[in-house]
Amino acid sequence: MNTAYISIGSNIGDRLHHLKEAVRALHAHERAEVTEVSSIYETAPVGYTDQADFLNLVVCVKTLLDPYELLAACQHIENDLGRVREIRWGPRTVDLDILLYNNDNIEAENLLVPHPRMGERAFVLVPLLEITPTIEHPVTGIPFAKEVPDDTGVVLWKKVTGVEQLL
Ligand code: A4P
Ligand code: MG
Repeated sequence: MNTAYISIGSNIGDRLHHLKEAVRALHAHERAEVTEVSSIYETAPVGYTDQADFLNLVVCVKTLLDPYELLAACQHIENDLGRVREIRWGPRTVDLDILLYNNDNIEAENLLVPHPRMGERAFVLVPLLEITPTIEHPVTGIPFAKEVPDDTGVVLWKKVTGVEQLL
């Protein structure tokens, strides 16, 4: 069994509904199970800043999918939830990024794991560390907890204590 961490974000429409639908869809996959979820955070947009605030969370998935199959499953969920890609880093109904997959280091054209920008992003690290406080970067071995960037702009929005709260 493989362990992956996935970051989920939404900043259009009913953001909570979109996050829940994404968690449900991952959990419903016959070869994936969501075993842990972080709380939900409201976060100021990073990158392209002229857009609405996001809701973000991180989930832990146990899966028999290989990393490329997991990416395809994530993209399928994004498409099902009506995501239209217009602006890079721009608004989206829902965005699923694979942060980590076991301790793998993947540098393929369509898949980079660990996610290359995760260490700079409080909206990723704050929820990730809530689930797994001692996790280390698989390549550098540095604990992510030592690298949390300025977390201003990341505010607890809904405390979540179990997966069933989001299903
Ligand atoms: N791709 C490569 N590696 C991965 C990976 N580990 N997980 C490729 C998922 N996808 C990966 O992604 C573009 C391509 O990345 C895909 O075709 C896939 O093969 P995309 O989702 O189509 O486009 P995007 O999300 O607009 O671009 P990108 O580069 O993924 O953006 P980011 O880095 O995900 O940033 N601010 C806040 N507060 N909260 C957010 O959630 N999200 C973004 C998106 C920007 N600012 C944000 C947030
Ligand atoms: Mg993305």
